[in-house]
Amino acid sequence: MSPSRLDFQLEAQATGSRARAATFRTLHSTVRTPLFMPVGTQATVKAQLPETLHESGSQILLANTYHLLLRPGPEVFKRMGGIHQFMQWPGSVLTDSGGYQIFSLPHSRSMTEAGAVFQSYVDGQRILLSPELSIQTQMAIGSDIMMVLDQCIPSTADEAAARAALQVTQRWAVRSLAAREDSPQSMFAIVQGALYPHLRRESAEGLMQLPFDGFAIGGLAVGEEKAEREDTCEMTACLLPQDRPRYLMGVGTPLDVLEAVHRGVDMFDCIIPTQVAKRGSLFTSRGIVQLRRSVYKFSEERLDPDCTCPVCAKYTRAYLHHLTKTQEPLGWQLMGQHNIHFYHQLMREIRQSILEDRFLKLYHEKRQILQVEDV
Ligand code: PRF
Ligand code: ZN
Repeated sequence: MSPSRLDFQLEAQATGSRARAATFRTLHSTVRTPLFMPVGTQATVKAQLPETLHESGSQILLANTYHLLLRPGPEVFKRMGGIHQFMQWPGSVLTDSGGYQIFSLPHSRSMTEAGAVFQSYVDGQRILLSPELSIQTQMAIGSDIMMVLDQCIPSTADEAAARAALQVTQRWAVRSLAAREDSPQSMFAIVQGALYPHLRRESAEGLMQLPFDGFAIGGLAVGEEKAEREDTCEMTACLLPQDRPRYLMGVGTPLDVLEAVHRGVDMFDCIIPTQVAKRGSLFTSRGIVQLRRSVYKFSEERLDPDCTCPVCAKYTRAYLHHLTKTQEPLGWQLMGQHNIHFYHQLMREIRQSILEDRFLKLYHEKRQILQVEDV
């Protein structure tokens, strides 16, 4: 295989599990896996200061090419010296290609061999997002890791549709590599193939022929059962090279992340921690706390006595309950901060257990705690 731009170093492989710990080096930082990437679609993680994210252990933020292409547009990033400078974020940035965001649009979109056509929500203009335009935009944004434009379809799609989507994704991957020219930014490919093992294999094997710096598992968490997702994740991760990062896109709850680490995945992103914080759902070491419940109105307790985040050090459940009931922005900020901290704390514990080769024990313990409720 070609040398990786990321200098991926596998540090430990768990016994009795496919979980692994690694480091790699982006243009901006050295990161430790397994890791969780908070979602900063609009070059901001909702209501979170970059320094707060950094302090809670965020290593890479995920930004979206689709949104940033429309507004503020690539020229702004070029003039402002790239996204890191623009948003004052010292860590690394991964940009998603836009394919999935367009797939998620309710109407006025279509996919052709040339790319994805959609209507701008900013000014109504029709835009063709080609693989080349996606990569050129990601180069202007200046992310550390660029994703290729892919065709994500519902995981319940029939075999012919799933095959067509993975084959277009393969051709777009070739075009994306050509569009990169001599950019030092890394690029990941995205495996598709819905829930068909032979199509996942075809997709992975095709993409692995090409000099990508890492590989993502796409097309999951889009309508399938949990067991189907886990089986597909496991079989796909097994096909991917040992010496490249593996990234499961858009997944998931803390339990989903734990399950996927066990199956050999290194990287994750998800809006859940910030999204559920907005409605007062908080992850704690004892399960989920719904802060809107009136039982917390007079609660002098800390949110989570085992959490080391600044929110848990300072504030009572009563105050957080009040902020969530009144929909105050400070509530979104504080509760988002805690939830992001919770994910990073979980990833740190997982990583430490892999390095000390006691992941399997931790996996069974954490499963018991995380399984109890749903968000
Ligand atoms: N492709 C891209 N981004 C994504 C996905 C995908 O399949 C998913 C699937 N859950 C989340 N984000 N490009
Ligand atoms: Zn906390």
